[in-house]
Amino acid sequence: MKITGVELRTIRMPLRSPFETSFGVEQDRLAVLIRVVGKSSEDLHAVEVHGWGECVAMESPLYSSEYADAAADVLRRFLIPLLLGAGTDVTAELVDPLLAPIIGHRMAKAALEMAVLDAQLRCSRQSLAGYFGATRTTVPSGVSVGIQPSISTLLDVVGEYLAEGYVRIKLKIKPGWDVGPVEAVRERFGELIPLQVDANAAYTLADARVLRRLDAFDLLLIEQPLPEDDIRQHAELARLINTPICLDESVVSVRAAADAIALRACSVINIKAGRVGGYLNARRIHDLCQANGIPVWCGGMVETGLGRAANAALAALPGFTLPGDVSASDRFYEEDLTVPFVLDDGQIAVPTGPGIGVEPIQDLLDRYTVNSEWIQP
Ligand code: SMG
Ligand code: MG
Repeated sequence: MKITGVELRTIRMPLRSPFETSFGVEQDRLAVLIRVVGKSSEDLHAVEVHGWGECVAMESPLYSSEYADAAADVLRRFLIPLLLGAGTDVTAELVDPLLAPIIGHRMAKAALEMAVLDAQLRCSRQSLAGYFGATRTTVPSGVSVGIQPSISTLLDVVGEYLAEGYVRIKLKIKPGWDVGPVEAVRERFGELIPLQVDANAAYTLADARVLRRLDAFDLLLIEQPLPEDDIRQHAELARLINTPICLDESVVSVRAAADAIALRACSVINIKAGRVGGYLNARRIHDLCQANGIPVWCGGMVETGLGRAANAALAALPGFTLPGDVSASDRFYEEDLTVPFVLDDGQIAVPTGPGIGVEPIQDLLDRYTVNSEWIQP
């Protein structure tokens, strides 16, 4: 494929309710979207193809060092020009090596690779799930529950999600909002609901005693208790608590995943394509974990229907043995950019159409766009 142009858009979508984590409160989702346009060959009459990518970087660098405006900048000035200069033989498999001279910026790279992969698969009329070698047609859906103003609100919110059919609950925690909420949810909803917590790096090893109190609640896992670059300390913590440790922020690459496994810093991994530089690296981490007996699940970054579609395809691989954060569109959005993903008996359907299998609805895309530019050679 030859890439002939790239559209870079920034959108801002309102969230149905504020989403609070240990690092802050999101009121809306600012995201960078990419549409690559290309031709399947050098033939001037070859049909034009396009593909969509969604960048998961958030508005501010609070979850990770990347943030939306920086992603747009590095895409515009460095990554897209590399892609446009690459000639006629661009494939999704070559995007990561092509962009390798640029250090870091994995979320920006992942979005560009996703767009090329979508275009390539639309061209060959293959679904993303089929390309990955997915084995499921639906994926079990878990939900991530933000920090709430009170325990009683938390119990109401969790009760609503369980009534909707979510098969696993993840509670966001932070120092001062940890043992109490978990205990209350266990008391109200029983020992049987699959329950886990996510600290988004808010603790230190000195908090081991508090974290150990969570052992009493039979959690599936605790996600990223310590800072991103504290792999060794996660290994220390794993020796001090019984709840399995799952890494999110720390796993920024296939190599980081291999290190974390070898050092026994975690026994579960949350895979997010954006965080690891793309869906192909995500697939490699899945394979690595499968070979090492490490269960994985698909994380979420408050994606629109575009990223949600790709996540559902990834989560349909056989190593994803735990329910992920691939929730229905209405978990976050009154109106998604695409035909909404809905919960059906606790499951999300994996798209079957070519590429990611969904398209943005043009009216909605235009309504939410705050900036758009067209970049060509
Ligand atoms: O998309 O369901 C989703 C969000 C899931 O909790 C979620 N994501 O650390 O796993 C995580 C967070 C990162 C984004 S928080 C704004
Ligand atoms: Mg997390």
